[in-house]
Amino acid sequence: MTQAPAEQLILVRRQPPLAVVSLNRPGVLNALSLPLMRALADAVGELDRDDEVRAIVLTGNGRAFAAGADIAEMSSAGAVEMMARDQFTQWQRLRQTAKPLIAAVGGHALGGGCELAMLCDMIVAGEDARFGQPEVRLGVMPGAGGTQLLTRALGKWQAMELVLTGRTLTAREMYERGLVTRVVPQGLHLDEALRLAREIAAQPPVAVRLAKESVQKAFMGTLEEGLPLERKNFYLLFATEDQREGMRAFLEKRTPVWQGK
Ligand code: CO8
Repeated sequence: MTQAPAEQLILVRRQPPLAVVSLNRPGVLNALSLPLMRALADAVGELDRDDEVRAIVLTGNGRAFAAGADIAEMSSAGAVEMMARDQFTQWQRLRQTAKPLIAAVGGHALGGGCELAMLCDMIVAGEDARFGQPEVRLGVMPGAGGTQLLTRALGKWQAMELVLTGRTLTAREMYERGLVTRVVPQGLHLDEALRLAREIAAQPPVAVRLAKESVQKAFMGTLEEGLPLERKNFYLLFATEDQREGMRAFLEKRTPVWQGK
């Protein structure tokens, strides 16, 4: 299969305080090849370290967000080779993103594509979006968190149906089940994700960062772990100038000016 050079597998549009990262293999519905995932983790990592960027939108070029891992790349690989490829390191790097990551989904978000959307903090989807884990139809199963994240989002009984049948659900069905943050008319997913990103980017960055970490903990860990972390982060925010500015501005009935410290 022909591959674009690494720098074109994803496109980055940096527009502080926002950045848009686009998966750019539209000819294969943005199949998540190893080079693409490496380029994606590099780009998101760089934006995460960029002080002027406050929120990152992840989207797909063409008629899919992503139709999953690259089947051509995996079809003849054995178990040992799959392990040696160590592809999940890139996913782990993405999971460590401290800034808000918003998926803007139009079209297919299947298999690894659904997992990539679920790795994000919010999912904005067009009416045409479809989500699912069709791996079982290929003789495999989700590998980048699908069985865990879908089950936490939908509950065991609905997740089980999707994972065991490979059926897909529409954006609206996923919205009703709590997986999708917002549904918008077809074609408007990126605009709406940018609107949401802008709203978040206008908030004080340290508070956003610690709040994201705390919500993540609620999702990934237990209540016993989550409550102390939330409390610690809450106290920590009282060490920031933005806390003083935010509360003073409220009392003085004016708009706060955030310093990010
Ligand atoms: N990998 C490689 N190529 C793909 C993939 C894919 N996942 N999906 C689509 N393509 C290619 C097609 O082969 C086709 O190429 P060509 O034009 O050269 O024939 C092109 O994209 C367009 O696709 P279709 O002609 O099939 O388009 P349709 O509109 O008819 O169908 C579908 C769209 C329904 C999305 C269909 O393409 C499809 O079923 N795709 C596969 C979906 C799937 O099974 N995804 C799961 C893959 S396995 C997986 O994700 C495991 C995750 C494990 C962890 C993640 C590690 C990265």
